[in-house]
Amino acid sequence: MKGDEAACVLFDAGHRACGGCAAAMAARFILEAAGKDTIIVSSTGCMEVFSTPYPETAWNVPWIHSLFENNSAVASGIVASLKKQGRKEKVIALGGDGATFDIGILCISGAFERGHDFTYICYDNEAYMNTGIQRSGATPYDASTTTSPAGKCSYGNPRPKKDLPAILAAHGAPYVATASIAYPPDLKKKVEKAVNTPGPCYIQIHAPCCTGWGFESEKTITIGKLAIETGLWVNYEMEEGKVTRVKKVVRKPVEAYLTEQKRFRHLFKPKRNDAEIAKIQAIADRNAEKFGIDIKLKA
Ligand SMILES: Cc1ncc(C[n+]2csc(CCOP(=O)(O)OP(=O)(O)O)c2C)c(N)n1
Ligand SMILES: [Mg+2]
Repeated sequence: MKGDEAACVLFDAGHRACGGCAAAMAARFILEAAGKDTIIVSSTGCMEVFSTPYPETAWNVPWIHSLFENNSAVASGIVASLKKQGRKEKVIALGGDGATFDIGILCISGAFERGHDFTYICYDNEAYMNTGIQRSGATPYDASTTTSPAGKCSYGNPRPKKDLPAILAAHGAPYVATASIAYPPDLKKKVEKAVNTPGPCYIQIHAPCCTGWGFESEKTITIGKLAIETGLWVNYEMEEGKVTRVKKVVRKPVEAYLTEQKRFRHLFKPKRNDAEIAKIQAIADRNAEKFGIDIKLKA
């Protein structure tokens, strides 16, 4: 650990993320909340690549690179070893959405089933960004990616976003939450809660990607807020499988979010596609109903 401990930034400057990278913000917020006695297990992806170009690192805590597939198995082993030694460090397994929703899900499921005391955090930028914006199980409906390109015969990704928080809650996880880099105090509170809750906990962080989604890098926070204000992303907490807290909003139409990003440009140009926009609005409406997010304004 470098320098004076009290002044030490646990996720340091000088890494190689794009300007406005939400994943880099997430890393800083996660460690501010979890503290210095944390061990990070990180699967391959942008986060690993931009923060640890050998022989440098932005991490001022122990950090281990795993494969995509075995991130949670590596974390499980560390947790078991710490327990045997009577040590109290927190273990956080960190992965992108490709690592989490698709390639690593087998080991995540196993670790949650075994009930290890660790926190799995997914920074969700809704595609495989590091390898060139390929679609993942977290890519939203109609988003154009390099493997779900919009064109004459396609409106982009034809499948809905997988509901991973529900899948992990169904494993008996005591604490599951969604968060956004646009609301740092809320994100940090959730990380603090997760690392201090015994058992396997899961947090999914909405992490807008200027490069992959197509927006100017100074707009990361604006895009994050718009996702929540339109109901296309819901910030909530689940304790013992039940939704216990939800962020309510005065909802805006989904266009407010979609028109800010090039990945949805084909829904508006060369001409507006009302039928597809209505399907995305229906996704937001279903979220609003399911989680009760609407603030009703007095007439
Ligand atoms: C088993 C395996 N398959 C594919 C790759 C190539 N690969 C490296 S990074 C990456 C993208 C990861 O996507 P995600 O987990 O969403 O993280 P992001 O890059 O978006 O931050 C891929 C496919 C790999 N390293 N290992
Ligand atoms: Mg990703």
